[in-house]
Parts: sequence; C-alpha cells; structure tokens
Amino acid sequence: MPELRLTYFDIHGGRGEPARLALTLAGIPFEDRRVVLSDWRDLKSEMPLGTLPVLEVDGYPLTQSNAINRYVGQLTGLYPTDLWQAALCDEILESVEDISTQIGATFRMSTDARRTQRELLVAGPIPLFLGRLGTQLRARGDRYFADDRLTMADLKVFAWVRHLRSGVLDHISSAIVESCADNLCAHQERIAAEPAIAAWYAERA
Ligand SMILES: N[C@@H](CCC(=O)N[C@@H](CS)C(=O)NCC(=O)O)C(=O)O
Repeated sequence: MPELRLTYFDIHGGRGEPARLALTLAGIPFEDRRVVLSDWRDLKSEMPLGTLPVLEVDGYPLTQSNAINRYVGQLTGLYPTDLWQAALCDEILESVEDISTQIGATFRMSTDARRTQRELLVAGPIPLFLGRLGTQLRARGDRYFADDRLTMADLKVFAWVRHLRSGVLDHISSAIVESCADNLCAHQERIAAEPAIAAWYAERA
C-alpha cells in the first residue's frame, strides 16, 4: 500500500471529504492533514494548482478532487470495475462538482454579492439539480447511485447533502434538500449510519 497524505481544509464536507471517508471505511491508513484558513495563504503557493484537496502518494502530489476520488475509489474498492457502472459513478461525481463550483464561487464574493448570488442559486440551479439527482437515485433503485452498492458517487453526494443540511451556508436553507428530494435525505442518513462513518463524525463532533 502506498504512503498517503491527504491535505484539505479542516472542515466537515467539501471536496476532500469523500476521499477521507473512503479511506476510513476501507481501513486504509493515511495522514489526514488539515489546513486551517489562517495558514492557507502561506501554503497555497506550495500546492501544484494552488487549490485543495491534494493527495500525496508516496510523496507525489495528485490534484483535482475527482481524480483523487477515482484513485482512492480504486484503492478502496469503492469505484466500479464494470465500465458502464464506472461511467454512472463518474456522471454523479462530475454533476456534484458542477454545482459545488457554483456555490464555491460565492465564498470569494463580497457580503452583498454573495447574498445575491446565493439567492439566485436557491431560486433555480440548486433545487433543479437536487430534483434531478433525486430522480436519478430513484431510477437506480433508490439506495445507491451506481453498481448497486456504496461507491465514491454516494460519498460525494453524501458529503454535499450533509453540508447543505448542516445550515452553515448563509442564505441557503438547511431544509432545501428535504423540500426538493427527500430521498436524498434518506440516502444521506443511511450512509451516516454506517458504523465507520458514524464513528468518524462522533470523533470529530
Ligand atoms: N477543480 C478543483 C477545485 C479545487 C478548489 O477550488 N478547491 C477549493 C476548496 S474546495 C480551494 O482550494 N479553495 C481555496 C483557494 O482557491 O484558494 C478540484 O476539484 O479539486
């Protein structure tokens, strides 16, 4: 097994969380390097693309969260080996990335611009996406997004939905998921109840 160090912000959720959870579920040791915002300015220039997450594999850095998710997914057995199921898994990884990018851009805005932009997202793109994601989950059996079992796609959706429901995003109601796609809430709660995941968050409450 390679030596792994995953660098990401010291938050619950976000782009680094699916890889943290996958490695934890599989019991694969890794260094969970957490960056506090006050240290980020100095660290940013050391990162290959100036962004996080970064996974170092035997000292070699890998950027781009979904590249990390696919690599970690294969390492942990949480990425489908069947080509079609892998494509379905990728579809979800990339869809969540699209909407996360839109929300992520609001963090860099002024207070007023952030409010306006988040209100625009709440008025259209977020509910639309949640509804469609819920429909996809239902069409695939209403438990998992690909391969009839837990994969990186589920962990990516889980981390995003958990973040939305936590209420930490100003101007985005924590009830938005429930009102658009309650099956996504059930999906999130089911994954949260996995013993290794429940223990992970209990330790970091
Ligand atoms: N497409 C990249 C986006 C990376 C990204 O924007 N990461 C955010 C955190 S989730 C970041 O590093 N923000 C701090 C910055 O850009 O200075 C990926 O998927 O990894």
